[in-house]
Amino acid sequence: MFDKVLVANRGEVAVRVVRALRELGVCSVVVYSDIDKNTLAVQLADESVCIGPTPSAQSYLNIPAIIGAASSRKAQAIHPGYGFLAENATFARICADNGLVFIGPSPEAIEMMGDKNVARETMMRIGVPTVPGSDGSLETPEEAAVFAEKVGYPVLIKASAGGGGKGMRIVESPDQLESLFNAAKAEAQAAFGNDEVYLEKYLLRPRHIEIQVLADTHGNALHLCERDCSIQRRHQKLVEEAPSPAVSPELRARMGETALMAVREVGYVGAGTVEFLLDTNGSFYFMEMNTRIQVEHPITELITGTDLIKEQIRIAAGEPISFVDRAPFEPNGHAIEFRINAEDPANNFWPSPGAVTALSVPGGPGVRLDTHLYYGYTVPPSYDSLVAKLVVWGTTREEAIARGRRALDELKIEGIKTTIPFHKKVVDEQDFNAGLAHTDYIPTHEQVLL
Ligand code: MV4
Repeated sequence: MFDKVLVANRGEVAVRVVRALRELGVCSVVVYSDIDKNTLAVQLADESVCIGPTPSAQSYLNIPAIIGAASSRKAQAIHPGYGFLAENATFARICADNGLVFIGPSPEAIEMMGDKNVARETMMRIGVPTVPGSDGSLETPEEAAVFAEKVGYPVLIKASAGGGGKGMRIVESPDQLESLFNAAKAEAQAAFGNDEVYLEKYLLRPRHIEIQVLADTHGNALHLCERDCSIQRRHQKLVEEAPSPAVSPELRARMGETALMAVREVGYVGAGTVEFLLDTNGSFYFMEMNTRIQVEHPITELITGTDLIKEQIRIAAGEPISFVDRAPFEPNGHAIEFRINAEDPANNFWPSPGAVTALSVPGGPGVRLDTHLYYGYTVPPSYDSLVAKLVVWGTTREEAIARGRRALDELKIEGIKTTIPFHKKVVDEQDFNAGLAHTDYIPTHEQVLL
């Protein structure tokens, strides 16, 4: 095991990694920007280093400063958390060049999965189902029209460098194809500096189902069931649950095995997530693979009785997965995560930074709150608005929802607007309670939720 690990992140995930390191008996070094000098992660870590001014381009994305901090403090590895440098292949390579272990997959795996079109083509080649569409990137609207006719309208144009919905266009009919094709290409160029696009049949109201995978350097690869992340607003997840109410044990086994085909094909090592769309007929299709630990990992931890962050660190240190003998996993109970953002749901989820003037946290059975908030902390306007993750567990989905309702009532954050009132509406909403949420859930339930 490592003696010392640097945490190249901030907020709740920096706290989460510091806690895992402490439990492993590993010394932690947290880096921070000027505005973050009083954050909880800095207080909990063994050591801390300022790496630059507040803007993330000069601090949490400042590769020389982070490598310099790791070297001067004699850290052996870097945990990137999620966001920032977590899926940056160049950073992973620079870590290795400086004798530092990047806690994550190889730069090659990051790069391959980072190109959504290459990832899709690779999956098609090994027989993983993908949404019917073009065989590769498209050069002209005429080429796009050929595939659109073949799979049938509506179709979706997607950016190869995309993710997060940027450069995506739904095309309902042939007469819109040329202008939307050009618009998607232009948006992709502006957002990613890469105008490659491809086309898929547009699925109506699918669910977003993702499989958590883990692989080590000893040839072990296993999956830890699925998460249902269908409740999103503008490609930002708000509520996630595990297991999915739409996934049977038989479907879980098939999706899990399919995710592991992807893992084996790319020689993946570490924690990763294979995302699928599940259509209303129960067919699933590969969408993309995330080569990092994800925000919503705690719900998987609760239904599998694992610690994914400690496992990532063990794998990076060359140890085998500590629970290989427990696979294949069957979900134990039900877990739900509510993302608490410093945003005002009554005002278009507008950011609401500021000082926390009162804080009262829920507890009791089956409740976990992952947060970097404390009484008197000021949420800066400079970064992501996620301030807490309320994660609840119950023996059944009904118990988890009741517990979520109870814990949301106990959670009081004053001084900033948060998404708590939104979540209180979700837990009382009929379709959510019936387990019927899909990727259009929020737009189609605005009347009740907003
Ligand atoms: C789709 C789709 C329907 N059909 N692809 C959105 C983000 C990007 N990573 C993929 N996305 C989608 N791809 C086909 N062929 C619907 C979406 C989608 C979506 C997916 C997951 C979660 C929320 C979503 C919200 C709107 C659209």
